[in-house]
Amino acid sequence: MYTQAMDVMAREAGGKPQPVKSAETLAREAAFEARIDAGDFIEAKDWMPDHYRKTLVRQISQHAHSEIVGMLPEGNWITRAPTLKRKAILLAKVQDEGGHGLYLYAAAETLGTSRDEMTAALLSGKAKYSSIFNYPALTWADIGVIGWLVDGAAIMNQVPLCRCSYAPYARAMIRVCREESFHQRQGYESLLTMMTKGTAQQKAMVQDAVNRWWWPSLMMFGPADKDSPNSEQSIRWGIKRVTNDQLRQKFVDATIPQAEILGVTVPDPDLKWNEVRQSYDFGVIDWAEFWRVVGGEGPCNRERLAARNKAWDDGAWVRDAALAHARKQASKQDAA
Ligand code: BYC
Repeated sequence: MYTQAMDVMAREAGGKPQPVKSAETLAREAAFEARIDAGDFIEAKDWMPDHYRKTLVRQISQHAHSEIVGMLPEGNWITRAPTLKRKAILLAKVQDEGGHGLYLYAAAETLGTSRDEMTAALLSGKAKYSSIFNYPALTWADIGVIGWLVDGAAIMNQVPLCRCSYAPYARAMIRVCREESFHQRQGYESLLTMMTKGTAQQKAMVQDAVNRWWWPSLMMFGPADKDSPNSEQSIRWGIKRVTNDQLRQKFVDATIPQAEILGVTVPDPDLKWNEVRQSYDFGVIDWAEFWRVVGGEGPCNRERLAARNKAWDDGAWVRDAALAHARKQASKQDAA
């Protein structure tokens, strides 16, 4: 007998029919799908299909890695911030990104994957992190543009994740989004200052940074829906609430009016307002570049991985000391 559940399994396994599942597993799967359809949130202790668990570990750990690697391009400018105020803001922002990484690793750990396993996957180059962090931050204007465009794109993508069907991820995202919102505003405010009070040279620096970060920011949303292998299932399970292309369009529509206020242009000759759709049409993304960067061949991929590996090696004594302290405390408690 060929059941509907077997169809699902066959799709998951690339078309090959799989062995029949037990009646108990089928009942659990049906109950799980019914909870998802009813808009229920799934907690760590609840039963879930393996593929749901794996998809979440993949997405949440990639997200955590992105936050941690994302500290590098901006961290590089902390010592060179132009004023004490800008330095304090940047320091707080980079610290926030570290915090986001920690909430997200903790959320992924609730699914049964250890932090050590996730870290090992990042350090070996096996795990993905956002393509955007493989581009260099060349000038101070890049710091403003990262806040405005990169954090802006991140918020667009992450606000719907506050309603992700997996509750521990959704809860982490609520806090992350509050902080990202401050990050976006500080970036925009810093650019506005340069564009309204800056010299011609500073204004040109902002425009140059926008020219370099615009297309990579649009790539952050992932491949076009038609080329996104994970989207359909993730949307069906309420892991992703909005598709890659829909989010990208929302980002362009929200950002172009902000660019006009700033007095900068985006490097897209095909950008134009579409009266019928009440939305912007924009040019074709260079997907070959996107896949090159995702595949490890971006301008800074090697540098980023080397920096994370060095940080891990340099931090070995801290981890050893913390472990020795914890062991000592535990043996004291045992003796008492
Ligand atoms: N970069 O089927 P798809 C931040 C991969 S951090 C690299 O559409 P999915 C911030 C994708 O993983 C920003 N890889 O996948 C931090 C998949 O490969 P695998 C990070 C990408 O998961 C510091 C393949 O391409 N935000 O905000 O349904 C400072 C096919 O894609 C990218 C998050 O991680 C990419 N851009 O959708 C400032 C948000 N795009 O895994 C800011 C959470 C796709 O099958 N993540 N790939 O080997 C998501 O929302 C989704 O995972 C994505 C991709 C929309 C990114």
